[in-house]
Amino acid sequence: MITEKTLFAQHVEKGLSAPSKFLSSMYFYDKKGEALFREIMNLEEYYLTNSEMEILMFQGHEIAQLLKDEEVEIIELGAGDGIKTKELLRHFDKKNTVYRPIDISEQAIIDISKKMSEWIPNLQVKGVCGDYFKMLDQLKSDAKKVILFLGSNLGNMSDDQAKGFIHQLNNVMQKGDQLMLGLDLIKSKDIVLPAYSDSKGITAEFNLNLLDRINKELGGNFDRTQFEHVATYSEHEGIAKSYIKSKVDQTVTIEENEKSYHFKKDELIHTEISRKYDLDIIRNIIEGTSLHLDYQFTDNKQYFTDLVLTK
Ligand code: AVJ
Repeated sequence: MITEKTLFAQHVEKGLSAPSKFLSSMYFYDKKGEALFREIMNLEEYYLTNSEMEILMFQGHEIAQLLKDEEVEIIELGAGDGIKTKELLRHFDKKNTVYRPIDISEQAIIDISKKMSEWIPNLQVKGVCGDYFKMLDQLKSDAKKVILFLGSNLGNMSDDQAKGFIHQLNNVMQKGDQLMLGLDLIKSKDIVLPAYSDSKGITAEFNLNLLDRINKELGGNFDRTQFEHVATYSEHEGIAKSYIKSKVDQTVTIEENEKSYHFKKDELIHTEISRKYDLDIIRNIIEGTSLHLDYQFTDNKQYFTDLVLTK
């Protein structure tokens, strides 16, 4: 049987043996990583959360009118803390609305289900734990479905991966179902870069936590003080990138892989992309699906957008 640990070990082997080293941001989110991401969302510099919150607080009512139906199932992928989602859900009729958060983390589902039920009494909350597409496939029902994918979570994927992802969503959707996508917009470097290299160093902690995780779960001996967080952003490309940089020439051993990995001074391990979007990029991603971009909402500063797509 292939365990989570084996998959992680294989990924690390592949990433650290490559000519340009990489590790996937997918592995940021252990318990510590989830806590650090919650801290990031509270940072002034991490404008994404506040911008989307502004959209949902002031336009949530209007958005809800576009999504409502006699019966509606609102399925949220990677629900997070639910604070933003609450601002949308409160405008729905409790009796004929079901809220289904989906997440791979069971604890995340328990937490959000409890909180949402407290925030919005009488709302039907039915959390599901598991892989997005497996779960979506099992959720085929007569009720109209609205899939929420907020917080620019799509941004961690390359455009090709995002295309594949949206196509898969399109495949499980039925005519009339809707997708609400929250995406960060392309803007100048002086705004984007601080969001990924904050002054308190929380994002650095978040990135370097990946090394701690390898130490803990795979018996690595990374010395954290010998590495540092690096973030870049190109406005032309519209992509923020995070790296872990080796400060010195060094060798690290990972017991689980029975192998050592060498790092040159200033060598980079690429760990994350955070894509920023404009209409052309969005159109390219949804091209070839039967999804239609119906509505676009933005915050006052036009930093962020929430899109409503209908099949
Ligand atoms: C959760 C993917 C939206 O890319 O902005 C925050 C993760 N990485 N700071 C993002 C993240 C560094 C975040 N997303």
